[in-house]
Amino acid sequence: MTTTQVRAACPLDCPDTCALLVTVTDGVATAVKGDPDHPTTAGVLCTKVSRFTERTYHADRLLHPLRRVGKKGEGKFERISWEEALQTIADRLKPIAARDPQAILPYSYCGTMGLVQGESMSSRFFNQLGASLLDRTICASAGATGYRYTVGASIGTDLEQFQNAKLIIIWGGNPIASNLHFWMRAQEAKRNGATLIAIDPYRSLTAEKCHQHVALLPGTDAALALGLMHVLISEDLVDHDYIAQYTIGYPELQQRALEWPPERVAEVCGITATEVVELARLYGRACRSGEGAAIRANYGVQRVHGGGMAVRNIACLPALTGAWRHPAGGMQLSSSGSFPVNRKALQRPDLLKGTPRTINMSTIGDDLLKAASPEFGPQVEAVIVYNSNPLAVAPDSSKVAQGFAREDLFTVVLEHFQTDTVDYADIVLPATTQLEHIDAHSTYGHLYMMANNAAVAPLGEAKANTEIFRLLAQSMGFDDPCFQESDDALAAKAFDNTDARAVHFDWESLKRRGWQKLAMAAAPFAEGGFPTPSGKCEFYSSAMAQAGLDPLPTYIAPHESPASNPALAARFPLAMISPPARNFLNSTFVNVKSLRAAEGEPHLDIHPDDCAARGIAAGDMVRIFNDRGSFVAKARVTDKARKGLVVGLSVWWKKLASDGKNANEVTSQRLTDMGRAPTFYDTLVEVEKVA
Ligand SMILES: Nc1nc2c(c(=O)[nH]1)N[C@H]1C(S)=C(S)[C@@H](COP(=O)(O)OP(=O)(O)OC[C@H]3O[C@@H](n4cnc5c(=O)[nH]c(N)nc54)[C@H](O)[C@@H]3O)O[C@H]1N2
Ligand SMILES: Nc1nc2c(c(=O)[nH]1)N[C@H]1C(S)=C(S)[C@@H](COP(=O)(O)OP(=O)(O)OC[C@H]3O[C@@H](n4cnc5c(=O)[nH]c(N)nc54)[C@H](O)[C@@H]3O)O[C@H]1N2
Ligand SMILES: [Mo]
Repeated sequence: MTTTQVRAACPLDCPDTCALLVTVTDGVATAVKGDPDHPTTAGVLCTKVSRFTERTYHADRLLHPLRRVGKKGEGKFERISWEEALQTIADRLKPIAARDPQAILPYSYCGTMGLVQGESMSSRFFNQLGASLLDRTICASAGATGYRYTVGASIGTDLEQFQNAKLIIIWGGNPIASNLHFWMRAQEAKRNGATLIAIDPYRSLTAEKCHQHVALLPGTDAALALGLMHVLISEDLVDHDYIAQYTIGYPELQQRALEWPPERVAEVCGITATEVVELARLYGRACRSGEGAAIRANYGVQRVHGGGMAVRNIACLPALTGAWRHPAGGMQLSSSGSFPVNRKALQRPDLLKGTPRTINMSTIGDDLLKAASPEFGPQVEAVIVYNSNPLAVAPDSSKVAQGFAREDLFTVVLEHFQTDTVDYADIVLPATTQLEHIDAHSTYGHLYMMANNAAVAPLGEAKANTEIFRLLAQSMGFDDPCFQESDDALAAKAFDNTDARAVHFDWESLKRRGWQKLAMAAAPFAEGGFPTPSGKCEFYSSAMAQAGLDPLPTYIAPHESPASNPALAARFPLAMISPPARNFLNSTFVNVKSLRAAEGEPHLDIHPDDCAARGIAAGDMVRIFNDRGSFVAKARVTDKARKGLVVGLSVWWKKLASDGKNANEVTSQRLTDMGRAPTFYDTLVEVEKVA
């Protein structure tokens, strides 16, 4: 018996990107542990990833290529060989490409966050082909855009500083579920006397454990930020020196903020004026006294009509108060912009001839149903899905299902399991998991470059995404030598080591060590240096004016709320949000029995008053519906959801729910103010007891 330990990295779409130690005995991975030496992982893994081997060796793993034999959506397949699968795909794609390659669409997101198994060989393939480009907007593009207009890039407070803060505002995030290693730092800060505040319409696991919880109405964060600015300015809790040196547009901002007295904010946000004033004073005074006052802003604020503006407004606060001066002050939205990822070398955009159209992944429901037209271009005739499960995760799901059910659409899915999306595939290709392939990782929550070594050989006939696209390139007759490059060679190009932050990047040593921190200043904007057009934090943004947006912080109401659309609210009076369940990672892990057992079944958290009005009792099955569709869940009567709000933790596999549906039946394809992102948490519904 030989036992070894392999250094790996967690590939999941989570800010923590943990360093893993995989125990391998006689070629079989038997345990996955968090690396105790890696400073942010600190030897701790979430429940999901400690069950990683249960997922990799799951009896339902796809281990051979498959061809559909039943109707689309039915999920009946027969086994075929790799040769036959590749030949079938090439035979179908070649005539489409000869007519117009834009009729072919790649559909992918972050099933793996790896720079190699994510977008490297796949992008080369689709660039060479001239396929439609995919606008990858489903998660973070609204907030990233709002933050970029204000601060310049997704750069912020280092995760390893938060334990030194005296005040932490957790704004639209539930880190106990979705950012555990940040929560560990926040807990440490709490033990050192820090105050923790949650801003969230729902009393989440995290909000429950904070000192204060501001339960505002969903989609109103931009107004709350304006109210904080109002109090900070009128009570002179701002940092005049920081403002003068490192910001632009203060006089204009001052005028705008004065339009938002606490009473007006309270009305819009559904909270009290006192809550606004007290939060502003707490924050302003902590900054004034030179203590670390940090904001961890997250995705909860972004998934509504004004999501981009909300992030922008919040991002003005640390410059207004000079909180950036302290390493444990400032704000973190995402650390992704700190990494000099060498996208050009990995993805080879130079292979692209011409400018294909771009299709937004968040409106896939409508776009698969569109006929050819001068505005749209050719009808989509083929979709190749990898690292994503659009049937479960994309909004307005019945439209998505209708699109994928088109008999004339040719669909290929690269997957680990027979997901809801696989059920609609013509050809299914089995992909390897993180334990079976190598990769290099950047992250969006900390500052370490990460390496993943393959722990075991591919299971069955599974192949890495890269290898599948290499073989597809060959079948299509693409002869550029870049299609032969190995995964090792790709990983070696992952980071640009001519950039000062990654000068020490060397793939061979990263593979041996597992992780290495970027070279960055502890307080990124202590002395300004914002990567905006002006080099300052932009309270006034000319770029926004040029893009047709309000150049100053403002409030954009939800598409669907009682205040913004009373006629719709008369029929569908409840606001629904569907944030991540702790034991799933988006729709990944829903089919892992032990984790699904921990979540039980799809639930809907609903306030006692809203239940009473509808004759709903705890444990009743309820139907949640609007004009787009409906799904069924078991009612949990609880004041964790404020009155008028219902919460359905997500994202369930449809086929593992009693009615074959999930929360995305009722979410809409309307987009955010910036970044063309979906508005998952901007949804009005009605709820009734199932007869
Ligand atoms: N366990 C687990 N971890 C995950 C994921 C998962 O599915 N499961 N998903 C990963 C991914 S892809 C992402 S993007 C992140 C997302 O993780 P987070 O950034 O934590 O974001 P969300 O879970 O979308 O929402 C977090 C909180 O925002 C609240 N919220 C909803 N609407 C609003 C609003 O209008 N304003 C405010 N202030 N709060 C609101 C919700 O009630 C929820 O408690 O987590 C990652 N980590
Ligand atoms: N209602 C509602 N909907 C949401 C959200 C919400 O909060 N509420 N959250 C949204 C967010 S933030 C996001 S990021 C999206 C996430 O949407 P997706 O990125 O589609 O995430 P997953 O559902 O986890 O699906 C990823 C799939 O990739 C597969 N996969 C993993 N690794 C590999 C690999 O190496 N090769 C191949 N070929 N496949 C692999 C997994 O098996 C899994 O089925 O969902 C969005 N949808
Ligand atoms: Mo996400």
